[in-house]
Amino acid sequence: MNTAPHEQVNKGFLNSSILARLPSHIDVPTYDRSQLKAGIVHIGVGGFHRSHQAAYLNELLKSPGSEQWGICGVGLLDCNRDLRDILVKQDYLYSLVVRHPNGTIDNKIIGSMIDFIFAPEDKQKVIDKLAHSDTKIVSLSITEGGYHIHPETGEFDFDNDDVRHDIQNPNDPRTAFAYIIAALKKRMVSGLGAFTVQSCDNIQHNGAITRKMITALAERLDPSLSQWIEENVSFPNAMVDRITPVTSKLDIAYVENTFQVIDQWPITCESFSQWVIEDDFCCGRPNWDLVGAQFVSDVTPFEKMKIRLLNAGHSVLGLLGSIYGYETIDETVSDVCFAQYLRAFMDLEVTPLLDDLDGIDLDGYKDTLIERFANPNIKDSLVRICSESSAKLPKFLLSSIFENIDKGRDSSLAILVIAAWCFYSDKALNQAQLAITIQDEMAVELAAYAQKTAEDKLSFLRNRHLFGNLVENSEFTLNYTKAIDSLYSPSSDIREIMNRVL
Ligand code: CS2
Repeated sequence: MNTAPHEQVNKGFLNSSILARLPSHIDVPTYDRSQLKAGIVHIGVGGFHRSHQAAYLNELLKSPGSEQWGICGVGLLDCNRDLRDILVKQDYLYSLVVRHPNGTIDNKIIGSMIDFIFAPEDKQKVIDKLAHSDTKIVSLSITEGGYHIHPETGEFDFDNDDVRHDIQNPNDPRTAFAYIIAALKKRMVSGLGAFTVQSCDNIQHNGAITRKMITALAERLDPSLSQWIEENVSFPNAMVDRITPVTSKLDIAYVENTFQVIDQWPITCESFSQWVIEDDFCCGRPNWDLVGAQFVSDVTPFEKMKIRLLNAGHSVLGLLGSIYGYETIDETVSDVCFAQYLRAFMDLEVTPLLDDLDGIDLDGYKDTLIERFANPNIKDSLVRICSESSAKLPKFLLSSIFENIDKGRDSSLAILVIAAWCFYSDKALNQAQLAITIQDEMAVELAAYAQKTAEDKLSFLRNRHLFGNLVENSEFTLNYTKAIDSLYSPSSDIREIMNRVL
């Protein structure tokens, strides 16, 4: 969410002094927040961080012994100013409304965040905080786009204005990685030692990728620092999961009525939560396993399962559902045609690519996914799901298509989704001719490629940055052209088209 959803005030605001007066059914922090130290600095305090990592810590802090694991949030983007203002006013407290599929609701106040720095106003403060001896972990939820991964090569993508700026001005950083590098340099020089960099983003091998990107940028800035990072910083891989829709006015009103307090930016999320982490922390870590997280030696199979089934499944429903005219995931998956399509995609085009998942019941996992998507109390908008598809689809969906091509397997169900993405980028209209809101950094470029489809059916695929050499694969283009023909035919009906591919 980019702007504060709620401005007006006529009741007490949430803050520390009001906690004792909240209704007794609200779960409030029982620990002494004044005793917490910020052992974790988290960059990217979106809804997901607040429903996931911060919520795990909130539970852990309820038992003594973890006081060094408070969180200091960092916002890098100009649009984080509102968030900073709200959090400061609320003493960094916020409400978390956990909605179960059966209608049960857990109402909580989360107290694990104890500070927040709005980076554009005080860059040095961020560097100093990261370089402070209390900081043991720097965690990230900066979305797929924040990693600067070149989609074709998988290497660090230096072709970006902010990255160019950071290389010229390492003490005036803009990107998360440049902040981290500046702070690690300070720690190396002062002899303090490294911190762990913990990615909480939906990227397969998120720790290894973070290491690769940070050391590549550091190498350009200072090769000896890059070497020190390689040797001293740990980058645990992790799989993170909790569906967290964008906060709506209804969510704010719910909190106001139920908590009897005004929270200007509460978070609502599903009841399911999963966090599987490789136990590789160079500077200590909280005992997250005491509150439901799982430490494993290799997270690879879990990550792949989640990204290729859940995240890709979201995109399948999101793009096809948007064209039909649906607005939320639960609404889309309640339509049996969409549910069947999703299940077929998961069973036929993803499951055969998944490694042996020791002890995991994959069928059960897929059943649970469909139940989670269908949770009628989570109104997860297709606009959110389809936002930044250009950063998501290469990791979520194209990765499976490429793997299926290599293995000589069919990808017809996924190919329709790519064609639907072209149609969606081209027209930005649903079947009822109503406008679809598209939020994507590459929206203009995507539209430019898609809008040439009438003259050149493969035009969308010619964006090699996204699709690599897919346009040269004749089997792929044959299916893709069929899908484009059906989508662009007058009076086309997305459900009929999906049924034909099924
Ligand atoms: C979603 C994710 O943005 C997306 O495309 O698939 O945000 C998803 O809700 C989370 O990864 C759930 O853990």
